[in-house]
Amino acid sequence: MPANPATLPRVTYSNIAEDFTAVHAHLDSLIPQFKASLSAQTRANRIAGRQDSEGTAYRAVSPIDRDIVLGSFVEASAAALHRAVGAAHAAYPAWSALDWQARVEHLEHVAREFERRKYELSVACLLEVGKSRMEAVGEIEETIDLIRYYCAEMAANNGYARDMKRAFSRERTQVVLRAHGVFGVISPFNFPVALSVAMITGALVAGNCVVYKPSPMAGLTGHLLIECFEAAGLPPGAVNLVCGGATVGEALVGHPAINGIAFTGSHAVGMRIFRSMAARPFALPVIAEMGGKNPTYVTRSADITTAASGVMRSAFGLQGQKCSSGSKVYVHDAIYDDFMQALLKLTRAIRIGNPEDQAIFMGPVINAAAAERFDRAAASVRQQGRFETGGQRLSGELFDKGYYVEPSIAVGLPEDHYLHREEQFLPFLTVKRFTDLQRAIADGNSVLYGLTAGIYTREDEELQLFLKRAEAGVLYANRASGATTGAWPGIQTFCGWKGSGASHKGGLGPWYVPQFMREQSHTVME
Ligand code: UN1
Repeated sequence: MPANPATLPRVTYSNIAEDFTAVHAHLDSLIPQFKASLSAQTRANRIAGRQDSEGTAYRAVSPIDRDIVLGSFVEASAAALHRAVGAAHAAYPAWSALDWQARVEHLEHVAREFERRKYELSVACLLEVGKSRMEAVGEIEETIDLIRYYCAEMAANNGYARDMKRAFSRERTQVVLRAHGVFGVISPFNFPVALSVAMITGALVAGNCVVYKPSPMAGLTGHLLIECFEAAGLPPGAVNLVCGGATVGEALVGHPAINGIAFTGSHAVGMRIFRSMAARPFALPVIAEMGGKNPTYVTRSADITTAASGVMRSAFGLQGQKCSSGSKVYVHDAIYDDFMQALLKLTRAIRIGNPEDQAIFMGPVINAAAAERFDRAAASVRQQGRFETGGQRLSGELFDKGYYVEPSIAVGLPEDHYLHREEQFLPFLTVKRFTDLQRAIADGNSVLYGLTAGIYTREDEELQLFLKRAEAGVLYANRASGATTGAWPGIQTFCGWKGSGASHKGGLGPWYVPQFMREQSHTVME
């Protein structure tokens, strides 16, 4: 008899050694079932809890295989977007006036909905993004935990209300955090459920209403996750869905009635949003997470096996398409050969292919543009350095129906080569040798970004140097499950320093929700 899905073990990105046989058995039956349920039918946008199909329909296919049609979605017209903002404003007075406990109750209902539909959403994510099974299920588990964490933070902070000191015995002051109004939420393709739900939940639990635009590559998961919010009986209009690309995104950011933007995506787009919001008559919140160029340091005292595992998983998990991916490794001269041998062995053993299959670690990259970026990077390595492994696109059979590239490790590039400095969002790792850790860390810091960083060391002095000097919001030491990846709600926080973030507070942590609020002081004579 198949196991009850509610009793299956949880997948968390980092519990890699657990036995997931039962999870795989469940997915074996669910994947074909879910694929059979997909249709080319158009899914209209969701405005005030109703369908809105005004705009241009577009068809989306899976990056695994262009013959798998995920559905058709509607690029919202300017009028439809305007209606969505209007619907959110209409819902705002009632939603923001609810006690925080009532909002938390609604969102706990949303979390239960995600729990109930966990594996269906995982499969949607697998097919839409090309994630491996473990990455896909891990993402939905992360989603459930982050909703509950943000609700728990609301409770732990008494809805963000605090009594202040009294100047006189009859004068009472309370400081409260209150919502801004309507947030535009713009999310990327790579964690289409977790990152969308994180931003939507942060906005909603704080009392804001939302107009949500998923990535144009993630309309299917975008629709399914909105169904989970709608099922929790939020007032119609509290959260609205508009699909589309840059045009809809720009219209949302530029809409005069928007009160804040939450964005996760590239540095270039994030900064464009930031500058465009700064041109308004007064400052509005921009909560942005904007990518990374995340270094790992493998010191002479490192445990080579652990380091090779962590670096490989962090560079190539989800095909390197995480803002947390470790795309550059600094290796100490004294252990260079041993470490590279271990890393190459693991990398050459990676199974690439259709991630519906449980043995596959790497699926396709997201689209033709990513594959072309890979080609440009590979050509540049051939000219100015060399590959230890990889460097080729894959072809033949399934590989011709999607965008499949090899996990690639480049060495011998010039010190300031662009592949050492710029985020690629590809399974592409560059290697630098070092002898002086302090200088290596300074070099790792000398990029635009500051999201995550990792170290492998058994010496406390090296560890302390790293913790003190690394300029990034998320630091990890000696992790086999990922050198720079795998942050989890309530466990790590995910704060982008420098070009990786705009607000200097992180997702998944205790200071996330207050970013969606503004302070008000209430002094009342008793
Ligand atoms: C991202 O990397 O794009 O820490 C978002 C991690 C995950 C993903 C974060 N929580 O690797």
